[in-house]
Amino acid sequence: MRPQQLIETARALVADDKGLLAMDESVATEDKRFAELNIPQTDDARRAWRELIVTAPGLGEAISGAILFDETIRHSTKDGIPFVKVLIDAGIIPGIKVDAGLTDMAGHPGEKITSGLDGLRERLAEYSTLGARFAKWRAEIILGDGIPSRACIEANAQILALYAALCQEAGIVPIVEPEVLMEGDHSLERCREVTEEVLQTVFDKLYTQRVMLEGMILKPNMVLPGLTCPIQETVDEVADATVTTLLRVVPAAVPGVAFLSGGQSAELATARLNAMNARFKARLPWALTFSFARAIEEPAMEIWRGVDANTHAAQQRLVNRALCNRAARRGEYAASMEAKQG
Ligand code: 5MM
Repeated sequence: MRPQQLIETARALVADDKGLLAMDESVATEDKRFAELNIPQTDDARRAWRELIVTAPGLGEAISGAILFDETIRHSTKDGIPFVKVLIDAGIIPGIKVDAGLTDMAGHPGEKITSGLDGLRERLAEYSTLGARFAKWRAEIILGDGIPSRACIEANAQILALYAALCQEAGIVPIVEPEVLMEGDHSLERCREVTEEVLQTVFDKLYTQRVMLEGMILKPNMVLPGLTCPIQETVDEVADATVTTLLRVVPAAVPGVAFLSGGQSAELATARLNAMNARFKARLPWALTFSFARAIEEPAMEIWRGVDANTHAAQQRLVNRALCNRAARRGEYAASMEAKQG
């Protein structure tokens, strides 16, 4: 482990009110997003979309780090420049998603466990030579009748801690992502209870595994009512519930909390992050930032739709969304900052 290097990378990822861009969709997830917009689900289309992202002028003004997928960290622009070099030249730190996806948890119908620990030490060594300085691993916690079970929470937390320790051994900052899903009709209070238990368990396992908290980033869900819950709390109520929960369970040594957007609309995710920073920033021990995929990419993909002629407009919207989130880190976001198309 190289503690100073880990600390410096983690601090750089949350510096200057910038945040992370999660462009680490697996092939299946990216194809699903493309299919929704009638974009061809091909290797070429995925490479072109990611070239649009990494070459977007001004992206480095708002984005400190980009999480890549295995195929993307090996990709180059059509002019032959590796994406990793394009990012570094733009002042963006390359990162890599290293989990191998979700599988059904044996003995626990309806629950998931994340795979990918086998061979991870060797993969991390290779990703490091390819330029990755941080990594990401996502666990999924589903809310439903009788779930999540204690077994699911503990197993996923243990695996997250083993992953994080392996990353730090390789000099790579781990992003630890335990996601409590927003799908369902559960209340905000139910999400709060489960999020608190999950995070408390994750930090317990991280401690046992001797993960250096100063050299990691937490990537949690916001505390939200389920998507189909009839009661949808206000932006300020979500901000209060989320920050109150985090303050109970996230140690002050952690440099940053970078939220996922989880299927919220792009503008709502930003408004909620903005409310957290506007109301609490001065008294928080960690940076409250973003590690969004859909809440940055989706509006741009809707403009692009796989058509070359739309690339410039899509890049502008992508950077605009990233800048809106940077403003939210300062508590200075307003809906009027959104660049509307057409
Ligand atoms: C929860 O998903 C992560 C954050 O994205 P959103 O802001 O859209 O919620 C994201 O990094 C996710 O892990 C990737 O999109 C990869 O997902 P898959 O399922 O393809 O590994």
